[in-house]
Amino acid sequence: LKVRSMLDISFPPKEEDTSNGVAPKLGVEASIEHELKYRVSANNTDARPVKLYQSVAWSVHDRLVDAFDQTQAYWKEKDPKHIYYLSAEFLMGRTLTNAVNNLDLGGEYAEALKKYGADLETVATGELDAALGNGGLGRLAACFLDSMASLDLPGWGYGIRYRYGMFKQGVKDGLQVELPDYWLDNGNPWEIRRPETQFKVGFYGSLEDGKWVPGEEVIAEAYDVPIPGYKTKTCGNLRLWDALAPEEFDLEAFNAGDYSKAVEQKRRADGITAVLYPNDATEEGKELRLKQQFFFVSASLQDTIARYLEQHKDLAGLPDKACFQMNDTHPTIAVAELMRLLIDEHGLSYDDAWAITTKCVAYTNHTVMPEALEKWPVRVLAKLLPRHMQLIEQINSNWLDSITGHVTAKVEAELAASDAEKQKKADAAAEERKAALVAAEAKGEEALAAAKKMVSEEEAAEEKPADKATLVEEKLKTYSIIQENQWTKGEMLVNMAYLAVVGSFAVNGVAAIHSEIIKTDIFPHFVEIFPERFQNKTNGVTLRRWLAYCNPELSALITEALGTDEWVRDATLLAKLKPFAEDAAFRARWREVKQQKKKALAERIREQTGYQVSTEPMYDIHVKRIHEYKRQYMNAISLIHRYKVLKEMTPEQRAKAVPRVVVFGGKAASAYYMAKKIVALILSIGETVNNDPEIGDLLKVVFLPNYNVSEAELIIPAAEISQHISTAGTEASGTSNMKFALNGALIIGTLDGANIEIGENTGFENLFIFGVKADEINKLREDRKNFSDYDPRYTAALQMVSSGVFGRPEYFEDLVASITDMNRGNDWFLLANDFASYMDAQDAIDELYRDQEEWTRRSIIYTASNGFFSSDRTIDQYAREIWNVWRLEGSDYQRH
Ligand code: F58
Repeated sequence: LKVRSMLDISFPPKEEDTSNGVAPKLGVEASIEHELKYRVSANNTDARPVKLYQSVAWSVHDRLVDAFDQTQAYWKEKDPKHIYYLSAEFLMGRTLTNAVNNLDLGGEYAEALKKYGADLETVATGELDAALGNGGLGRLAACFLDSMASLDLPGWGYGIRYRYGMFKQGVKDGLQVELPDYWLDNGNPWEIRRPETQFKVGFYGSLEDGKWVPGEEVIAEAYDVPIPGYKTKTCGNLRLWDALAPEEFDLEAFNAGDYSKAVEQKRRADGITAVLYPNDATEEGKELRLKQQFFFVSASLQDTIARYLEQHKDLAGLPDKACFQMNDTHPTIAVAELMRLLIDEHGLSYDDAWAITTKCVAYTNHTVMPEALEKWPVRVLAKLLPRHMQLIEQINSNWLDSITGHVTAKVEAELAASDAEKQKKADAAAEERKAALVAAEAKGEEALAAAKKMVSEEEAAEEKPADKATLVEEKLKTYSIIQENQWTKGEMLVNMAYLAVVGSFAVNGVAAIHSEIIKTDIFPHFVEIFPERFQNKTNGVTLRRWLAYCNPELSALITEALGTDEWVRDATLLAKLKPFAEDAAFRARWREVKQQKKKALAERIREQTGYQVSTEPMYDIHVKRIHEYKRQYMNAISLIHRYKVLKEMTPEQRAKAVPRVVVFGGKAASAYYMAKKIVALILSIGETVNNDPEIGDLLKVVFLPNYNVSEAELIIPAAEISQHISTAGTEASGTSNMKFALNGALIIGTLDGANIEIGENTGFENLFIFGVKADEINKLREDRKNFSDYDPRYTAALQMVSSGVFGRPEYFEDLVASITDMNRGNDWFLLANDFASYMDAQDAIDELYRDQEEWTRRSIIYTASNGFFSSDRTIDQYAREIWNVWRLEGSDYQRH
């Protein structure tokens, strides 16, 4: 299926001109000037700032390409095992600052830019975020790429080049509005189009003599995004696929006057890579989403196999050269597609193909929420990918055959146990009956006849021994990859997580507690069969982007204290900061930096919302995707209470209150009804509170629109406290908690996800932990109380919403009902349960904030304690414990 004919270029191009007309060794200053003049033609235009960004970016691009080419050639020569990170999302954010600094060219670019009266920081804001991801999962993939390159690991990311990434969030009339994300509008200097690397991907069609004849074909074309490691010679790759029509323009149809048919193929291909799905709340666009998944997975596997075969003959050796890590279930169709390619395209037997596949593929789970665990209707799969559906059926039937012995033994053991129990009961009943007959006999004929009748009825009603075969069949269904939809009877679904577990050699969760929960609650029966498959890999974040570059002021202070900037590469060195927590002068400087970052955030808040916020109050931040389980709603209710208390205070009491600026940020999936109402409620509370002259600086509630990677880089360094308050057992890990901790923000949170490990590292006494534990949740859900039994502060706050204190009471009616009405949601995420202890934790925060020395001491302890959460550590663990890929230090080339 390989299509490389178009330009007839051999792969990789022998002497590719990567310089785009600029001699690669042109100095930084000269190259910026050259780009400005010739590439972006900025001479006669007043759009100078964006053009300056573009020229700087192109100048950096050329240097990146140098590093990229050399690394890739070197890897090809040495032929090490590669890791291929398959992910439907890569939330990269901006590239310029990261690339310049990882290439160790920060000083040179800063110097060169002086000529234009500009600094790198400002120029960098000319770049639009690459927002090809929804949230934590996509950003994790981006952090992993940085760490793989920084650790010199031969690794590529594989994904989709969406033309529109995550929607841009606006606010209109107090509501979230979704606007398209035109991220490619100013061009994208960070990608290299590869028209010479194309593969065909088929859909639909039928099986003819066992062979798949697709009904539709598109062409996947590669774009490479170089990923520079931090001050290493390594430059990895993120290969993103675009979809093209095989025949973009049908001249015949056009000439016949059928204009829409003329571009029909192009329209269909365009649809595949048009937009990133933000929806985890509805089933919309199911088929298109599956199409996207198959599209990028198929192209990536074909590409990998083609490159493997350039250097090797026998595909049996593939597991020694390639490992595919599936980022959640989105790429799980890889299991079936790899099988298909090996069997149908390369002539292997089913068994050989299965042996290879299950040595190449590994799976990371990121969620325990049932609605987010992908299940595709058999009907949809069979229509879109008939051959894959057939293979999945075969995989499933082999899998069930392989465990029938195990399941039968289990049923027999259960039967034996219950038989013994039943026998005991039956013996006792028989004794009783015997006694009844003896007693009746003594009473005469009539009594005896009645007793005999009763006995025979009882015997007839006695439980029959269960049919073993039926029991085995029933139990096997719980292991089956193909299952009946529990809501829509008769509809069969493919459970993609089960397919992933069966097809992978390793399965991991993303924080210690989460990896336990997937073993006990999601895949317990798979753990019985292959316990060794299940692992934990606690998430991490790159300290380059999330500390060194987003907080250069704090980084400079850390470097000065430690006497080295090696901590950027080796995060364990941060621990050496601990003694500085005891140094009052150091604490004062630490506070100064925080103050500076708060000022920058206050400025952003003014720009974006018009609210003027002081930099004196505590900055309390709650940023993440908006979701009921993340409980921004509970925070909102607590703020209503805070507002009420402040209103009721005397001026003397108010003078003693601890002022706060509370900043929310996050997008609600466009079809997620309740999440959008939560955004509206926060906006409404802000509107009322922020304009109340009695309140002034004591409380400001801000919803900062369009939370994304770049906003996070501004917000996180300014935080003093950050909120991670999901219902215990629902947040797989969380990664912003790590970023906040590393930037010295204290945490208020539940015993959930990575909060627990952050607590272990930082000392739980330094966190504000509240709420019930994960293992109490099920019981509490059963015992949910009535609204009238709730904490009075909570009920009063909700009554304020219902009575219209914040406007639009009818609009908020069902949001309130979702946590108060037994029949309408009934507080599934247990806000009422945790509210009182949440308020206690909030009080403790206020109290501690009065003691700025102790607060700062803790802030330093946070940064010093959390080097563990560097994604370098995470990736090192994946490399050793799952991938079996090893560091390959660069060739001898000199970058500069
Ligand atoms: C997140 N998942 C988890 N999913 O919620 C978070 O706890 C974890 O830290 C993070 O992964 C990284 O492991 C997540 O971000 C999504 O964004 C979905 C992707 C598919 C569409 C719906 C959203």
